[in-house]
Amino acid sequence: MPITPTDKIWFNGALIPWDEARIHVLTHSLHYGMGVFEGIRAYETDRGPAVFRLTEHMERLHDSAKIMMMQLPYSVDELVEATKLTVRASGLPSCYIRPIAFYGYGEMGLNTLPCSVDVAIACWPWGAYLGDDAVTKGVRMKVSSWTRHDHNSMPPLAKTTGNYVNSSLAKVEALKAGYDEAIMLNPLGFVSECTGENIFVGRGGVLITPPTSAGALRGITQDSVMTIAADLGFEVRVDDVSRSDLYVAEELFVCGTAAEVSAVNSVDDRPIPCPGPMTTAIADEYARTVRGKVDRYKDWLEHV
Ligand code: PPE
Repeated sequence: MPITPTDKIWFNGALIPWDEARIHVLTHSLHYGMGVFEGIRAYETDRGPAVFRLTEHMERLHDSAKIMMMQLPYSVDELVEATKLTVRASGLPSCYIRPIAFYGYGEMGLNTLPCSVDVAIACWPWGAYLGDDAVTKGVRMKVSSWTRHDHNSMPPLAKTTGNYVNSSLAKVEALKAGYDEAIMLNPLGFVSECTGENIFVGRGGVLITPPTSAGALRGITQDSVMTIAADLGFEVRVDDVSRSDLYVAEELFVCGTAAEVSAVNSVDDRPIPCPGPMTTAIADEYARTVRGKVDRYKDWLEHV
């Protein structure tokens, strides 16, 4: 999806003009894929733009860095403040925010320990990730021929740039085959997640989402959805999901910061009723929550 530039990018401690946020071709992470990043959204509220669960995103960035043995030069609080600064400087009422920490220029070779770490935070307007109709008409899913990472080959709990090679292979395969998005199975054959979203399967009024042990990212939207669903009176379980569970689902949705809550209308050409009643209720409540319209979740909003 094309990027719409804004004025400034926060880069290693200061806001600089968008066009000047450049790096060298010998930047270490470009060669070896070891950067850590986040995807965050700010929404327009009655009290101006608010970033949804910003601190938790920055905590996850720190967790990703810890897994990678990368020393982040900024604390969670400093990154939270830098994000607010970046969003304020953009003047945008709502936006997508992309913090990234990566090994910079100066070292080559696989030992990352001597590498310097660069940190950037950019934001820009970003619309519906899986298309404008995703909530109402739903998306067509394909179970990928690519297997999701095993915990001992690539750590799926770290939001590492390199992990997304696997996601992009699956995404392009799905698009080329005429689908909208791919569902990834783990090496044991259980469902883990999608290329950039977590997944929920609904059956008999119960929602099931795969555990992190299945290779899913610990999704912040997934966590929000579990809370919202429980508060709406739906039973939610974290449990293994098989490929057949997908096919006989009574409703199915995926969720993530970029995708928000998007309904699924078929998996491998098996139609799924769409949008299901739980999906509709949760998507609606999530959309109101992120815009500060639901009192009980106001603590999730961090105003800039
Ligand atoms: N799994 C994966 C693999 C993933 O990339 C995301 C977010 C999620 C689950 C959901 O996590 P959360 O955003 O905390 O609910 N994907 C981000 C990047 C998408 C991209 O194309 O880049 C996002 O949604 O911002």
